[in-house]
Amino acid sequence: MATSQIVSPMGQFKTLEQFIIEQEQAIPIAAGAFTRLIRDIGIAAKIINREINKAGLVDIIGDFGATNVQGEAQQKLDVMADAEIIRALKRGGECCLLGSEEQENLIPIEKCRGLRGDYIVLFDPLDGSSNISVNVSVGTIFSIYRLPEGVQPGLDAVLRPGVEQVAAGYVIYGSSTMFVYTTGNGVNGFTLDPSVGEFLLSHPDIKTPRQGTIYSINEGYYNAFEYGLRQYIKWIQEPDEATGRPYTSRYIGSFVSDFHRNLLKGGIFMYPATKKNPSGKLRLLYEVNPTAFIAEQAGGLAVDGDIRVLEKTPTALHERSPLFIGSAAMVERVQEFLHATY
Ligand code: P6P
Repeated sequence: MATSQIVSPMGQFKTLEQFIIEQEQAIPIAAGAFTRLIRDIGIAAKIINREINKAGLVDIIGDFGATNVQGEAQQKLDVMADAEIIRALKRGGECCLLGSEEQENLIPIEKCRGLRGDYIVLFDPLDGSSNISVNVSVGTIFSIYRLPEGVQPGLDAVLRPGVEQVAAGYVIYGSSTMFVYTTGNGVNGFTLDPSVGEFLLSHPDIKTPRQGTIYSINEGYYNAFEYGLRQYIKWIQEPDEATGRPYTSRYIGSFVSDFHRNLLKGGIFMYPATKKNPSGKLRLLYEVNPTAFIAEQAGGLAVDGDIRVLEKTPTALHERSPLFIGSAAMVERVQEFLHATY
């Protein structure tokens, strides 16, 4: 049989590693370290995916009996995911510092054989984990910085605006497992083929529609929203054929799932300040900034109600931020309602 007739089981797909190597060739200074770093995150994601998929079969679902720095009951899979990512990144040797939602303090990586990489990874190991026991999709979110020249690996190296990220991404553990990331040159999505254990390029150059008709917000807090936001929600719900209103409400309560659907279909996700969470609920460093980087790279916007979230300078590792993220026209519109005079 001619080689041209041999069809690889991978078909015409490109693996995540092949894609990154191609991308790095376009950036001559990258010496392969970034490829290895993304590979390390991908390895942890595959292990987490395996554990999540079998969670219903073994006693791994449910509370771990401890609480994390956020005071949230730690789900066993939370702890497993956190440990797997830390293990993979420590073993990979490309990082000097880690920050996790599940860890109160930063995790410095000691030099190994006198070597240590200069990447910093901040992550939420398993966002939406409270949904695990009811089999709702959950996700891992990560943000990557480089250690600045002459700066020691510590808090000063991570309390930097999101515009300084060199990469960001998320893994969504859903009906299929997808790895979506950006390095500032667009957004690409890879779907895990469990039969070969590879993430395959399935969503090249993701662009989010400028206008969508999906809005995601926990309307249970409606009475706690500021007036302008309540007016925006009322506006969304007014029938108007020309603008596709009323929009459709879709809120899973698992940020990565809501964000991913809106990224692909168009829409806006909103987690504003509420009485219960006066600075919003989502964490700036490892939930808001990475998804904002992705949203902007896909043509969308991400604001805190006042400014572009990527321009905010954090003051604490677990700082929270209000978030309005998604289709550009929808984010612009809600900003108009938030800044109107009533
Ligand atoms: P609420 C999950 O706990 C999470 O952090 C996000 O994944 C999700 O979007 C949000 O909280 C849901 O919060 O207050 O609407 O239940």
